[in-house]
This record gives sequence, structure tokens and C-alpha cells, in this order.
Amino acid sequence: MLSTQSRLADISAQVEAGQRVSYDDGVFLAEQADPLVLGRLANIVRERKNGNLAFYNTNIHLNPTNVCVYRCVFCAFRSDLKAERGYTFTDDQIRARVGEAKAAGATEIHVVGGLHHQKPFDWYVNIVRVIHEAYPELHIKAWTAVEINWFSYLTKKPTKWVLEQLIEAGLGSMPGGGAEIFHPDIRDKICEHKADGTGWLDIHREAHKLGLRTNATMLYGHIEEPWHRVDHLCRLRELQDETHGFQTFIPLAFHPENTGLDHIQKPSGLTDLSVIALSRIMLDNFDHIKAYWIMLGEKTAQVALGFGADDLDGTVIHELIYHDAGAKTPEGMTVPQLHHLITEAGRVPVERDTLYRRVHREGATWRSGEPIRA
Ligand code: V47
Ligand code: SF4
Repeated sequence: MLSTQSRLADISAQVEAGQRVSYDDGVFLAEQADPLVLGRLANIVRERKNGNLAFYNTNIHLNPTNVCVYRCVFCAFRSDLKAERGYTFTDDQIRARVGEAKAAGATEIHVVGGLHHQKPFDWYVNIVRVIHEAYPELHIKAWTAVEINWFSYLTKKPTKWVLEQLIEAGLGSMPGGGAEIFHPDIRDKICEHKADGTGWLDIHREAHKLGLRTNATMLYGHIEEPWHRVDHLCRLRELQDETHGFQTFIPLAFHPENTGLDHIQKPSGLTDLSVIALSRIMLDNFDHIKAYWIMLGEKTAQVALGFGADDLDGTVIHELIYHDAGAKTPEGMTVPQLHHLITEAGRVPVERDTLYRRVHREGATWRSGEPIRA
């Protein structure tokens, strides 16, 4: 039996040599390693993959409805149909929001919302079509695997068919939401109704086969144990070995306010940094790890650039999911503010588009250039 110190030394040597860390060693790191040790190892992987670059994206989040048939216990965003806070955007409201984003120079529209039980699949396809027809140059990253699963249920058609309809309407890629924690011990307690872990992974496999790039997330800091996080990361790593279709992994810190888990304390800064670092170490086949500043707060996101993260997401306007759950961050950040955070952390800011190509920009006018290499 190795002592803790020598086991840590062995794992460190593996990471330094660019070797994969096993599930068991991942659990050991998650349960026993000091955050600063994790950070040092994660930074090695980060700099090997992305050098000194730190990416950001000029985008908006559009949540077309908060009415949702499900009742995930961690969610403060959803509403019942007849509740006062329930809302559903019209096409004109969507066009107006996207128009504002376009005028402000956005390159991406991130669309995700509730599963509105009175809306047919066509309503969701139409949102993509309305945006695409009005602004074909904007990349539409829309609908999580949970939504795709719901559309398949609504239409009684296979998920492949659902994805093909959305691609035809203008879908450019898929966000990573709805992954939560894959392990059924946890998933069945926090979101029992929605697509299970295998279902979520199958839909991303399907999307990758159709040529869509997608992201992946993990919701941490609620009722899961450290080994559930490692299990989640290993399941993602396995699919990525098969398809290479994931672009970015985004660990999402649980915000308890206004949720069914409001007795739980939100994760500390050190937990946030440890989870980001663990993700960077375990996901050796993912190019990017995102520190989503809107959920972490600007300060932790900035420090995360030294703990494995290479991306801060973007200038995210009109975000509701975290703000309904008590996030105190502003709803948007300007480009000079993002640049300041990144350069102060000793990194070089690079604006990217959704597919990690360099954005060449003059004010609100931009074009996508070459894929970015560190
Ligand atoms: O799936 C819901 C999470 C996700 C809470 O792909 C909560 O680039 C914390 O997936 N506290 C949606 N988290 C957001 C998402 C995302 C965000 C940024 C970038 C990308 C990307 C994807 O938000 C949900 C769920 O996991 N969530 N409620 C809460 N109270
Ligand atoms: Fe609905 Fe998504 Fe909230 Fe779950 S997390 S209740 S699916 S809006």
C-alpha cells in the first residue's frame, strides 16, 4: 500500500508525463489532494494545451420560457404555467433581443429554457429559424440534450430526426446543460424525470455523429460526493475518446437560493477551484475548461485561470438561470472588463467564436478567422 505522499508523487509524475489519470487515482485526488496541489497539476495540463491564452466569447443567453414540465430540485428558474412569474417570449421579443445582441457585436446566441408542455416541437424549431433567418451570421448554440430528449418524446420521433430538423433550421452547436450528475444515485434524487445519464450521453454521441460540436457540464456542490464527480468526468472522457465532439467542459457551481435545496451552503471558492482543477486533470481529451464567470463570480473565475481554466465564456447578457438562484454577479460584463481580468491574471485575452476560431473585430463588426492554436 502506497503512502498518501508517494501516491500523490506517482500521480503528479503521470500528469507531468502527459499520461491519463485513472478513475481510482481521480477519486484519491478528489478526496485527499490539497487544492493548491491540484491547481499546480491542472496548470501543467492547461499550459500544455492552451499556453498562456485565455478565451472569451461575445454572446447572449436567451431563455425563451421559464415554464417547465419538470421540477428539478436544484432549479430556481422554472415556473408553473399559471404562476405569476411564468413567461414565454413571442417571436418579436426574440427578434428584438437578438437584434440588440447583434448591434452590440455578439457572435453567438445561447438558447436554453424550460420544457413548456403546451408548446409543440415546431415552436422550438421556429425559435432557431427566426434567429437564423434574421441574423444568419450569428452562431446558434441551442437546446440541451434534455430538451432534445423532450422533443423526441413530444414528436415520437428518434433523437436523430429531431437533431436533423434543428440543424436544417439553423442550429450550429449544442450547449452542455442538463448533465447535472450522471450517477443514478444522485440523478434520481435531484432530477428524476429528465433524461438519465446514458440518455444524455447518447444524444451527444448522436449530435457528434451528425457533425455538431457540443459542450458538457457538471452541476456540483449539492448532495453529490467527490467520487460522483470523478465518475461523471470519466463517463464524459469515455465518450470523447469515441467521438472527439466535445469542445469545452463547464463545471457549474450549485446556487441554492430559491431552490428545494436551500438548506445547503453554496460551494466555497476552494471547492470551485478544486473542481475546475480536477476536471482539467481528468479530462485529458477535452481542449478547453470553462470558468463560467457569471456563476463563479469574477474573482474566482479570474483565479481559475491559474487552476486549469482557459475560457471565461463571454459577455453574457440576459442570463436568468443563476440569477433566479441568487447569483450576485452582474448580468453582463464588457470586453474591457474581461480583458482587465485576464491580463491581470497574467494571461493573454483572445476573443473566439463558438468553434474556437479567432474573431477579428472592429467595434460591433467582426469576422471569424483561423482556428486558434496556442
Ligand atoms: O443544466 C440550474 C444548471 C444549467 C442551477 O454549454 C444551476 O457553454 C447552479 O448548461 N445553480 C444550464 N446551476 C446552464 C448551462 C451552461 C451555462 C454556461 C455555458 C454553457 C455552455 C452551458 O444550469 C442546467 C443546470 O445544470 N443550473 N439551476 C442552480 N440553482
Ligand atoms: Fe426544467 Fe431545466 Fe429547471 Fe429542470 S433545470 S426544472 S428541466 S428548467
